[in-house]
Amino acid sequence: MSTILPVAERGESILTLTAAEVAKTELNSPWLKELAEAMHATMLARNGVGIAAPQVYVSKRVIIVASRPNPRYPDAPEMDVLVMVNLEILEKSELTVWGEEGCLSVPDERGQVARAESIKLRYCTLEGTAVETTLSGFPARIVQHEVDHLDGVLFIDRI
Ligand code: K1U
Ligand code: ZN
Repeated sequence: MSTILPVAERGESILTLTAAEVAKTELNSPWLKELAEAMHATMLARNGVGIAAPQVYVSKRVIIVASRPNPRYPDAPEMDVLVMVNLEILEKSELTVWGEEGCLSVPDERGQVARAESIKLRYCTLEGTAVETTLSGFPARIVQHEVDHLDGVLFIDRI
């Protein structure tokens, strides 16, 4: 059984920091795999579609993205869970779209946020393999929301 971690809430300083890169020596390590498992379990326990390490008090550049159809985004793709380490957004579409967001760190608040409709990104897997891909729609929105967490920004700062 995986550990479910406490989630930091708005007002806590961990959510305002710029998270550090994961070191090369930490890739493919038991520590990083345990962190990702615990983040995944915590996200599922909170019914989320994404989570960033700073939300569980670890200021490192690790996120999980797990798009699935939901009442606000019924057409969202059901994706395999993606764990992204040291991700970089390489390009953002000029086209932005408004959409509703929530946040595990801002309970009971929702708001409309404008985000790039599609993004090109590069990240490392837990094992350290570099991946370049393009995402659009709801998965692209989740990634942008999670990257904001790595840079100390909450969706309510964008409203
Ligand atoms: O990072 C987080 O706080 C998780 C957050 C991810 C997210 C949701 C919606 C848009 C962008 C990023 C959540 O999972 S909030 C809960 C949720 O499942 C949800 C909320 C609003 C719309 C759709 C889903
Ligand atoms: Zn959030």
